[in-house]
Amino acid sequence: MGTNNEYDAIWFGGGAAGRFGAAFLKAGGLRPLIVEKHGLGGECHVCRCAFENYVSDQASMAELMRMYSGLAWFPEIDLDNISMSKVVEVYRNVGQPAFHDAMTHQSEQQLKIEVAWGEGKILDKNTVEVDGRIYTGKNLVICTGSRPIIPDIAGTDLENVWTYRDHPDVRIDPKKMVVVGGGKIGIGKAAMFAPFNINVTVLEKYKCLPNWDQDVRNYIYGDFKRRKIKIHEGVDVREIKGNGRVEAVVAEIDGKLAEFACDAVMLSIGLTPNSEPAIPLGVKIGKNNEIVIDKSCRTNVPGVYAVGDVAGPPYFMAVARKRGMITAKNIMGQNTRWDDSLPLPDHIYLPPLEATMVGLTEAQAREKYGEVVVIRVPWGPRAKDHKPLTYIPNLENQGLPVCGRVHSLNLFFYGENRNGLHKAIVDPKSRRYVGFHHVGDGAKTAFQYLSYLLQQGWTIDQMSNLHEIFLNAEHFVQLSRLIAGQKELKGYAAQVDPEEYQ
Ligand code: COM
Repeated sequence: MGTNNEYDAIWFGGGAAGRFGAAFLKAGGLRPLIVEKHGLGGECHVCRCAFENYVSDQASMAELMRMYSGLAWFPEIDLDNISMSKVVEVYRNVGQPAFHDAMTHQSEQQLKIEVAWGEGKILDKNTVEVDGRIYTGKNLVICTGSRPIIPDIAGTDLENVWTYRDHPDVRIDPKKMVVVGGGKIGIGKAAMFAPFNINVTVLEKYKCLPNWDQDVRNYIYGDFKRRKIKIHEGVDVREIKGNGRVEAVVAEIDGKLAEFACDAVMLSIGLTPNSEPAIPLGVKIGKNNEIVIDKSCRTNVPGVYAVGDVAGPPYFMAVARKRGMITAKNIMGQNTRWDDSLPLPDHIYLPPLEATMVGLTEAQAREKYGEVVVIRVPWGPRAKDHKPLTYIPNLENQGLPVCGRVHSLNLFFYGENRNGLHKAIVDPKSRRYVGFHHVGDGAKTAFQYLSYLLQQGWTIDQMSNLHEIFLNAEHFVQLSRLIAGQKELKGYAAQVDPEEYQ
């Protein structure tokens, strides 16, 4: 470790991009410095990935308790007094400090990465000031993250109008909540709040989750309908009304103004990069307010890189961490570029389940390959003369048990058609997979590797040669093997016509 204030690279921001980029550089024998005001790990442990994983787990518990209450051997469970504000209070007291300590410990103590704590100011591309102390670096990496976009309408400053940043600080239990924006954050927030006895309505300007496969979207629409979470698409939100605190959202639907009474609003219409601190350096700024970078994460200013959300969409932690690594490699002279051929998996919180995807949607696959083979369960609603006969009164269930973890069979038996969805799409000519889609639990792990297998041109014949461990979270091995014996791939030989279903 050096003894002066001269570094190989200054990482201006200690979120996912800065923390992982600095670690990679340090591991390579160079000397990084992270400049950070709040805590390492960025917004993750405060209000994003760690926080949302925690809240989603609590929402799953609440939803499952509601589902099982009084069925089969389960006792009646009183859920009248469950509370989102209590959930986040626990996180504030336990989760935030625990994650904060873990990340600081890992970076500072274990990895011995130097951190300049305090408010940083970029003086020039080699010089940063932190609370009066001067640090110099051969390279500067901007990783200042992003912030939620606030729509330019009246009422966004009313009390109980939130963005994801306010979620950990929620101190009331709303009765009626409007989520503005039906992207993956908005849909996830709706699914997280609803189990806590909150009546949720999603207002989306265009259509929800446009980049997701239609079967997954249909599953979500159906699931939300069952749970009485309302979705309105094609809705232009005009105003948020209230007297000090929010009372209603005013929106235009089909040319008419409608009012949605509510006591809380979650704004989730997108993110904008925090590129402002780097503007004096002369870096090029793009149309999304992002710092424009090339595939090597270089800006137009030599020696200045930008990584993480500040470099624009896609706003994924994996992209941030990986671009941090790519930057470190380039600083070390290992000419490295972002690899477009490796498809990015994506994920939505959908407690008690989650949705995951990688590769092409069915519509994209048909456009690119013409005919495709779709491996999918459940195929549709229950079969005509399905067995077992109804054991639990009023359950309209069954497809196959498709989710993972401990609830797989519970959801199969009691899940009110909430036992998920598997879908793999194959190009029949090359026999290669082109996309995977899933609603279930625990499949995220597999999707990390499926991304690589897609890139490698993984075929149905290779998949059917794997060793599955039953039950697993996504069942792609055995489902593929059912048809892999076909010389000319056509899909399920005895695919039942949907008309056959009741
Ligand atoms: C996101 C924070 S989990 S970090 O990538 O671990 O720093």
